[in-house]
Amino acid sequence: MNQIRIVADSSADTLSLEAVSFVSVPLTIRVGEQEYVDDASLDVEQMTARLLHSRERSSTACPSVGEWLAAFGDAEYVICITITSTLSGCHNVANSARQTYEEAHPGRRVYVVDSLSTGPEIRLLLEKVSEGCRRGLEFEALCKELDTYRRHTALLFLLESMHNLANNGRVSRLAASAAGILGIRVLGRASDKGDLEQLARCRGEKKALSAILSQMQQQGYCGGRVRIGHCQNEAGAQALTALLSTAYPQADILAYPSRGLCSFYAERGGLLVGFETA
Ligand code: X90
Repeated sequence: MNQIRIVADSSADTLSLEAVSFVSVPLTIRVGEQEYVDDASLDVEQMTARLLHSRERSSTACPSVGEWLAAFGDAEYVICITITSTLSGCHNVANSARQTYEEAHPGRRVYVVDSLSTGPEIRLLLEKVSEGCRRGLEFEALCKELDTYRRHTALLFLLESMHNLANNGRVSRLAASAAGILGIRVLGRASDKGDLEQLARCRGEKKALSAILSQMQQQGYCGGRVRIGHCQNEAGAQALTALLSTAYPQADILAYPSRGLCSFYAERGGLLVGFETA
């Protein structure tokens, strides 16, 4: 019955999806000698706490071809969404897995999508595909719907520290330096190229949250879905939710703690906001 399977890497902060066949493929986070696998068993709070006080080297790694293949299982059709290929090897590896899979099983199809984003924006894409699945859409139609939808979603981030991003070569040290200053948060977005684009520096949470709202509006938000992933910042996520629901009382907004990969890079206090645009 489950001939269509949805697959995403763990940057999507999504461990399960209702009433569809879904598999999350974990990235790994290494802190000193310890390796954390970003799956359901990861204690994200414990990992974040350790990172906060640690001076050890830390890094991340994407899944192997074999791990992607295992996730594809024996599905006839697979829709596979990855973190931006500009910042991670995930997408390339998933593509190799697609090639191997399609060669080994003629007739089976894998559609690999480079989200050019991460976290909550991927979550929106996953929700869209799973709704299409539940409506009984066929593979081709699902891929088409996904391609249209992803032109109407965006991602903003608000970070208190960009230490791990800079240490792992995902932003320049200079770009990261502002976020190290006490009380300064960097507001940015996932660029069209799929990397980090800084938009503003904000002093204080209140100003930062209204800057998020006005950026969302500038990018075409008009009351659609919003998904907010936070790293140890329930209060910030709730405050943003309140601000948004005052402006858009009908909006479907959901806030939740990020899983391991996004927590590692967003760091404590970080907010990632995926939303629909016009
Ligand atoms: O392959 C790997 O090891 C994973 C590397 C991922 C690097 C970037 C993760 C970013 C997570 C930080 C703020 C949002 C940035 C959005 C840019 C598209 C979240």
